[in-house]
Amino acid sequence: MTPPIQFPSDFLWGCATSAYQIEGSPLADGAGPSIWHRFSHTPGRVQDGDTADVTCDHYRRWESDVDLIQSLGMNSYRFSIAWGRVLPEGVGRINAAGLDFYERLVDRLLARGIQPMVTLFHWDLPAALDDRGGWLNRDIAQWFAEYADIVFRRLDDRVKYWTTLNEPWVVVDGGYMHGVLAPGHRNLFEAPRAAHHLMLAHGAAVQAYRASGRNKIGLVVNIEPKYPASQSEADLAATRRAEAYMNRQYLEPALLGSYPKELMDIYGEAWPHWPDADLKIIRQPIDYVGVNYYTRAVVRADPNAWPLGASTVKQKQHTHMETGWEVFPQGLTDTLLWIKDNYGNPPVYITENGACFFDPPQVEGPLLEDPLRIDYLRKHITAVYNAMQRGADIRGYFAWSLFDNFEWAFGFSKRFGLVHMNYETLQRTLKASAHFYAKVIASRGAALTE
Ligand code: PNW
Repeated sequence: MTPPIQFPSDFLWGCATSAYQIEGSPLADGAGPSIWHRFSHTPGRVQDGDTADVTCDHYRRWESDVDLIQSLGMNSYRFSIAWGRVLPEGVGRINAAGLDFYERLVDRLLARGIQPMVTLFHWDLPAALDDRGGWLNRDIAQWFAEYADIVFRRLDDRVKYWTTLNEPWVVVDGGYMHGVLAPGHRNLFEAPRAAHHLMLAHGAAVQAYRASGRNKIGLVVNIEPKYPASQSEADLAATRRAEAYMNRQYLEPALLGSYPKELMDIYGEAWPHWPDADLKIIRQPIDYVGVNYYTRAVVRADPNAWPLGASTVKQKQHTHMETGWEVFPQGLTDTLLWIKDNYGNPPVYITENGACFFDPPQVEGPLLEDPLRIDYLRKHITAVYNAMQRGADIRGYFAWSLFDNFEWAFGFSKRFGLVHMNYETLQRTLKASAHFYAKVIASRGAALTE
């Protein structure tokens, strides 16, 4: 008989959100607009014309939302700060009301026994900085470090876990390569520059943190493990390119101080030669790696797929989410062991993991029964445990997401929440998965096998 699952008593159990996706009131109390505010207000960019002007109204309901998190037994909560609430123009003038909001939030979380994990950048770049080139302007490393330093000095006496960037790959691939996310550019020459400047900003913020901070700071990356569709030379090479592009382009400079050589094959003449001095700035010792995991990809060579020459082969035998993402829990174990074996077994937090499904229709009322989400959580949290049993240093798990919320270019059409959001009444209602996750937390994982 296998012994019952039992996670360590100091394991962090929480859920994750981001500012633009849940707060609403994006211009309240002196905040400057973000590129996501602009993007969502540009016709044709977001599905159904949705914007996050109201979304979950968390900016006004934060107190009861913290109580809700506590009621689920979570001991941590991952959220992001909207840069433009703190600095309306992105640099220079501080907007006191913006910082005050996050200070009140942190204080209430701590009063409820919930550790905040604070992300400094979850995609909502101040529009004023985009007007100066945004991530294409090398000065942004300094702008970001200055913003980060202001927040550190105000909150590091209370916040133990900091994150510089959330998923630089998504920012670049969606925002500068394919144009589906803000700021909506589609340009092979811009993408590597934006990527490099994101990493310089990460390094500069970590440097600033070492001067004033006392706790822990890390980087959050999305990892989607790549498996070859066949053993043909073409498919194996395509798989290596896909893995370098999505999984190693950001981890390797941050942790090893170099870029994967495959990037030169992908970008060709669009790949600049970056000076070694830059890679020294990027490779700052960090205290943990945050991993966002949703799915895997089975990869085949595809000359028509720009710019990678690789595409994903759908695995029809498996369940898929509404986003088309395959449900593949083993990929999470594989990802965590891959990090352990290739990057020196750093402390890791699963900073996002979750699913959106069409939950079974009910005659009336919100969709509260979500067995597919429960199944997803059960199998993925077990996958985390399996990696820990094999030596991976995993310190915590954050479900994406607390609420159904503004799912970027999908608008409100995709629901990832443990808690159902009624966008008319703004009523929050626990789904069955929220009750399930609370039981997993209370039993330190034992409820996974019930
Ligand atoms: C993450 N991909 O985005 C984000 O951090 C969240 O804000 C978002 O709501 C969540 O996942 C669900 O989509 C991702 O294509 C977007 O691999 C795309 C990918 C990965 C993560």
